[in-house]
Amino acid sequence: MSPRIGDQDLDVVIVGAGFAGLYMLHRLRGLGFSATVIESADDVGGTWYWNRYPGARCDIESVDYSYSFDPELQTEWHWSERYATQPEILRYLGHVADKHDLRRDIRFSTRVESATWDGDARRWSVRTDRGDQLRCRFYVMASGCLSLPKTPDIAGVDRFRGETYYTNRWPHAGVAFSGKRVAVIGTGSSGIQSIPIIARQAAALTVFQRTPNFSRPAFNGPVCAAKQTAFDADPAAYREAARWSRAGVPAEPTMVRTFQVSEQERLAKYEEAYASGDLLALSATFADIGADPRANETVCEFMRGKIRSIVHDPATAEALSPKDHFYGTKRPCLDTDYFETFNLPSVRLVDLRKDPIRTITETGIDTASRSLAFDAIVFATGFDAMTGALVAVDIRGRDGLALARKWVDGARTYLGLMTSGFPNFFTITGPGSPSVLSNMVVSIEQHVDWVSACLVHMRAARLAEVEPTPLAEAGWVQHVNDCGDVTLFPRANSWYMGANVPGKPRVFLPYVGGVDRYRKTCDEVVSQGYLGFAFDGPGGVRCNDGVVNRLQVDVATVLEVVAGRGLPPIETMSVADARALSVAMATDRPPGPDVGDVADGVLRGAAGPLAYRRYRPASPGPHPIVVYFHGGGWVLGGLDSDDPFCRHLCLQADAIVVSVDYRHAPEARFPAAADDGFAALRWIAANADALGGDASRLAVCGWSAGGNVATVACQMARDAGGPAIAGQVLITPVTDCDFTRESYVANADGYVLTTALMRWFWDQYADPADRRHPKASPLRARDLSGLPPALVVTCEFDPLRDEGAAYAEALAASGVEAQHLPCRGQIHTSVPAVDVILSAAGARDEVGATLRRFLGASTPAAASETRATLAAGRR
Ligand code: N01
Repeated sequence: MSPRIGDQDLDVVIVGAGFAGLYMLHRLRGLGFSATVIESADDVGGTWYWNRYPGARCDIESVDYSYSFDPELQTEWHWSERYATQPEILRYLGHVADKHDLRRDIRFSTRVESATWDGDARRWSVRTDRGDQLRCRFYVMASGCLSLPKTPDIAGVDRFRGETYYTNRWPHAGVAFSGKRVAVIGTGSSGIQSIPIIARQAAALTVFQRTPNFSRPAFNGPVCAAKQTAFDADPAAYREAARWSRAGVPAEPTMVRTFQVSEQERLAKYEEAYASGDLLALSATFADIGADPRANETVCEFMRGKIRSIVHDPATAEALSPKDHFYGTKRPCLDTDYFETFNLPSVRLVDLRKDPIRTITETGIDTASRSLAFDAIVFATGFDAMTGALVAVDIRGRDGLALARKWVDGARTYLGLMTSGFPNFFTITGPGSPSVLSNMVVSIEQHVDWVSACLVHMRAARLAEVEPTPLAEAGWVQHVNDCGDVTLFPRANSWYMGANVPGKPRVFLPYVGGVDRYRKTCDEVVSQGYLGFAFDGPGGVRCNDGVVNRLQVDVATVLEVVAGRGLPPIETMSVADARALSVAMATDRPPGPDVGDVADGVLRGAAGPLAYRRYRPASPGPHPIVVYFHGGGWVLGGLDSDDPFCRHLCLQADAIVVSVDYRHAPEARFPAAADDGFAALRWIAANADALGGDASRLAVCGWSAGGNVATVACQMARDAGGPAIAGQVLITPVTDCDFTRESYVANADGYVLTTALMRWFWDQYADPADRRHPKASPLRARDLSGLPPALVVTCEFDPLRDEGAAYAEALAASGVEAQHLPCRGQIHTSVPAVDVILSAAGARDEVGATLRRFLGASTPAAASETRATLAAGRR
């Protein structure tokens, strides 16, 4: 046992001597900071010290699941297996501790009980269970994401008189199960790794399963030759690729979606991923598996098929097949002979969903239907993940605020690194960082490097305190939630959501935006003068307050893809080339949902025939009608450009949608589009019966320039005394020719629709003298009263944002029932991007619901995916 530390004044106190604490200590020492690690175990290892259960091993390949900071270590250490066992990983960490002489600054068998910020002294005061009182400038919790065992919430847990074991606190001497009747409760990674080995030793094994889990064979063996060769060829480059990958393991993300390929090709990909024994491979087969329920279900069914093919007894196979969560939304497992184990005559499965545990007794376990006797019970019941170990210490920040109190409704951090109100307190892989959704070692190294650089910066600038601002923190919490909301994660009752611990707030804890994006964000924060961090000290008071990553994550991804194509700006092209490009950009996008039927036709426009496309719902008619006008700056677009969105509207509004191909500029300049819009409206109203619709329930909808055409048509219809329009839905509409509004300046460039492009569109469409005419700039109409009720959708990063908002305001001021829906983090093209910009699904739902309301339809029969997600989830 280490001697007592006594009273010390240090630069940094670090809690935990696992992967994170060891590297943190090494790094700080190298930078000349005094630091001590406090560790409750009697040796290094962290999670690999405690989790010694049979079969424990990593499930990220060891070549990847290892430090990169020491080039010598990388070449001198050779893993004996692809997935190293717990003893080998523990030896590795021991070797690192020895090599860098770390143990001399680690106090073992010592537990931190409290840490209190002393604002006057600008010091943390840290107290241990051995009476030590340490003072330090910085306090770092490197205590691991899965380190505080969850108390099993099972009646009678203390009654059992036989042997009791916890996978996460396994005896060092090991356990002999031979000849014994053993129960294992829990089928997460720990259960799934240990069950096959315990089954081989025990006389009889009973597995108590509450939730079946997705697991597949690890195909463990020697280190994968291809991986080792790639690593050996250039270890530094290999590690760099890992740092800039999605999950912390070098891999190329795919852009291909599940239903873009044939079923045969899809299954071949799944088989290949299955055979790879790579934990991340199956989720990475297609781009939409983490977000699209239908896509994910194909993986789930593939995996269930595998279980059925392995487990002989169909009822047992059925019970072992997960059906209550999407693949990957609870952490999938890698196993060795897990499902095969259930073919052994000595192994039985108790499905707790059908036969729940009533109580643990002195001699065994009573379920609802029977009493079972055991010699030993193994609890593989998991952890109070991500926040448990942090709030288990009584950490008090400014004004005595307790961390547990601050996080009572869920963890709030900035970047998963710090939390406001707690100066100079860092969490390594804290909630709100990629952590458990990544290769932990890569994420640990990134955090340690970031914290170290921050401390060096403060030393150089003579700054004593650092703390995130409430604004930055709120923005990050929002971003973390936004990222989670476009995935299927919030739907599962997982420990990612805190759902495994009774009473824990249901909050999605990790950051799912990717290791690469996260690293870039952390770097950007620094390059913007530590955006969102407040510093104070002899060197002065500094704060560049603000919010990082204000774009929705899927929008940012699309913008990166577009930027990666290196296309010339549209406004520098000929009209023909611009049209060709806009057609090319639309190829390969998701086709939108199926509708009852789609038919093309011709209607009478203002100056001749115009093509239209009619979408009819599968439900029985007659249906109300939505007259739709596509976007494209009066120059681009057509029936095909907005086809997926029209399908979506048809389904959501349960209405016939008639998409009108009005004349385009420059061939037909102002007021051709406006006149065509009104003529089409009249023709559709007059021919509603023939279209299968109900002329008395007519609404208009348009996006961008189409929003302009739609509302101009409403103004013309009002002035002409008909047709009657029940409502108008204007999505990021052009309403004015004024380029001086704030959004034109702030969003001038970088968000697809640029100010320069808008100028080009206007130049194509209308002479300067005509632009102020209400048929071009409907906001300038002298009278907006008497117009149909309106929904105006605007997007935060759109040059047209402010004119849309101004139009909604002007309508309302004129007595029109006008609703304004501002979309945070979205760009001009987001709302019609069905199945591409998933974060705009809520806005699309609102559009559908509003159209229904305008058209007098009942509440949506089929609640959309998003609504279901949001209802099931946090908000
Ligand atoms: O814990 P878990 P774990 N009655 O929470 C069940 C990492 N890890 O220790 O799902 C009955 O996953 C619970 O059921 P349910 C990895 O990230 C990695 O296995 O809540 N059952 C579940 O089946 C992993 O995800 C490796 O319905 C109860 C199980 O116990 C994380 O650690 C190896 C219950 C707990 O599963 C946690 O894994 C091991 C109750 N009252 C762990 N309470 C590697 O391979 C809980 N359960 C690297």
